[in-house]
Formats: sequence, structure tokens, C-alpha cells
Amino acid sequence: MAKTTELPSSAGSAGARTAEREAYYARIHERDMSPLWEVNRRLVTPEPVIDSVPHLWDYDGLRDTLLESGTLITAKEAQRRVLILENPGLDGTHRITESLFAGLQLIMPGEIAPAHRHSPAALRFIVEGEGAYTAVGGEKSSMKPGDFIITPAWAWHDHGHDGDGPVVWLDGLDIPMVAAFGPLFFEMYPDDQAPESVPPGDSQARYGANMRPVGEVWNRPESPIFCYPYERSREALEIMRRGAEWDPCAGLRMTYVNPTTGGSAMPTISTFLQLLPKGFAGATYRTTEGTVYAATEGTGRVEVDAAEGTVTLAWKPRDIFCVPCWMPHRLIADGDAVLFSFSDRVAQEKLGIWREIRGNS
Ligand code: GTQ
Repeated sequence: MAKTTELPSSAGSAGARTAEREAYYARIHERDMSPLWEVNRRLVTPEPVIDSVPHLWDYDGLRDTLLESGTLITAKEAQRRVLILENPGLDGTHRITESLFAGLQLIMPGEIAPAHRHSPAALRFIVEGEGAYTAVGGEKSSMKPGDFIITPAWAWHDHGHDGDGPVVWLDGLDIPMVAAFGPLFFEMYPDDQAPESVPPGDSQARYGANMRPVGEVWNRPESPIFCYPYERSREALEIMRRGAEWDPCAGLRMTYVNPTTGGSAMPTISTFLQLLPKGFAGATYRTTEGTVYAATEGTGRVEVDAAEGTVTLAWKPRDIFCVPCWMPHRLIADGDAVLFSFSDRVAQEKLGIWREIRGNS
């Protein structure tokens, strides 16, 4: 078979391309090797070279188009009726940042998105509507706007809707991370729904009441709590604001945890809820994690210093926006504002590559 790999170009090369060297490169190419010194500065760049761009999806603007998909195809036919949020810089590769997938999923009354499982892990952040539920590992959980729900890797899950009106949530998955390693697996359940094997609220009762069952071992990498209701998380922020310990970059930012370890609720995706007080003008912040934000309350903007200049994204409730890896940015709130967000931070931390710069240093 013809070789498809290209000979190294001179960009990023270390020395002059003499005829003798070129001939040598051609010979080692035939033996499936290439000279590191010719590509090194492109292979390991001095600073991140990021293709994704800062971008905002205006929910009010896209809502009609999203609802139109409900007349075009059923949830059963589509399996998951999701409009993928494609980062304009990532060329239709179904990613919102370098390492994350995001989409808006729509379910209509009476529909079922049939049970399946996959090796990528998913999170749901409910954007609009009530009456829908998701069943994860045999436990049903109702979905209300602002709730954060985890679907761990390889857990059976289906979604349904017993109420009225459309229900929409933001999906976040680690598909690009799993794809980078290779082991993508997917399987359909033989029926539309997996049997309910655990009463609703069971995981919340076992692990979400500041206690845990004595003698029960939890050794999975994700949190045993799979629904984090908005009401409780939001209340925590409201009570904490009285202490007024505002972080100059992030306001008041909390991360969702696995109560058995104190670490991230999900092993590959970090998740956060943050409050920005009225008039907050954040200090410049830069981090290697690519972050996806979902605005829940209030309005504001983020200024992102991208390669081509500063991009300002103005957000309002239900808008989704992303800030790519290593781009300095500032969060600014008009009135009180609340943002949910998720990023690849925990995965980067485990690999020992996560970094941040707080302020303009
Ligand atoms: O709900 O199981 O956005 O399997 C992409 C793939 C959602 C889901 C997505 C999925 C799902």
C-alpha cells in the first residue's frame, strides 16, 4: 500500500535541508520513521495551538429551529434527538472544545429515547421544561431546569417525558477524549427501557444526605449521586454569598463532587456552578481547560482574548458559550448572574498537565 504520511516540511525544522539529509529522510521514510528534529517545534509547540474559537449559541435565536426537529423526527427514530453544538473552528468534527462534545437534546411529551449504553460518559444540564426523566442504571430521576445529571460510562440509560411541553437539556460528553484513546463502544438495550430496579431517590438517600451506608463499598470512579438538583446547589451559593468572599476571577464558584472522595463528580469532566454578583467585573483568567458555560440566571458577557483579537460574547439565560484552552478571558455580570459550566480540568489534572494564570501576570 502507498504510504500516506508526508515527508516533513521545513517549517519547525532545526537545521538546513541539505541534499544529503533529504536523501536520508527519504530512506528512513521508507522504513516508517522520520526525524524528530525536523518537526519538533510543530509537534510540541511552545504554547498551545488551539483550533476551537470562543463562541456563543443564542438559545432564543435557535429555539424555534430546535423545536422544529421535533416535527421532523421522533426521539425513537433518532434515538437521541440532539443538535450538536459544533465549534466553528473545529470544522464539523462534532466537538465544542478540543476534548468535549456538547449538544442540545429535545424530548416531546410521551416520547422515549430508547435505552442504550456507551463508553463515553455524559452529563445533562436541564435548560427548559418539566416532566421529563432520565433513567440511569435502573433508577429514574425527574429533570427540572438547572438540575445536573450524570450518566456514567457504560451505564444503561433512557430518557422519557410524561409531562407537557418540550423539554430541552444540554448534553456534555467526553467523546473526543475517549476517541483519542480509541475504546469507543456502544450497545442498544433489547427493549425501549431498562427495568426500574431501584426506587427513585435511592442514590440521593444513600449518598446525598451527608451520610453513607455503613459497610457498603463504592469503588467506581464517578459519584454515586447522579442527580444534583438546582434548588440545593443554588441555595448553597445564596447562603455563601453572605460571606462575600468573591474570587477576583470567578466570583463564587463551586464544583460538584463525588461525596465518597471529595473529588470531581465525574472522572473525566469537571462541573461547576457559579454566582457572579451584580456589577461583577472579573480579573483576567487563563487556564488550559476548555470550558463550556450554560447561563441560568442574569445577563453578562465574557471577553476572550483570542489570536485574532478580543471577542465579546454577551449572554443571557439559557445561552451556551465556550472559552477554549489557554485564552485569557474576563467574566462580567450586569445583575446577579448564575453560570453552570463543565470542562476537561479533572482529566488534565490527572495527567499532570493542567495550568492556570490568575490576573495579568
Ligand atoms: O442521551 O445518550 O448528546 O448517546 C450524544 C450521544 C446524548 C444520550 C448525546 C448520546 C446521548
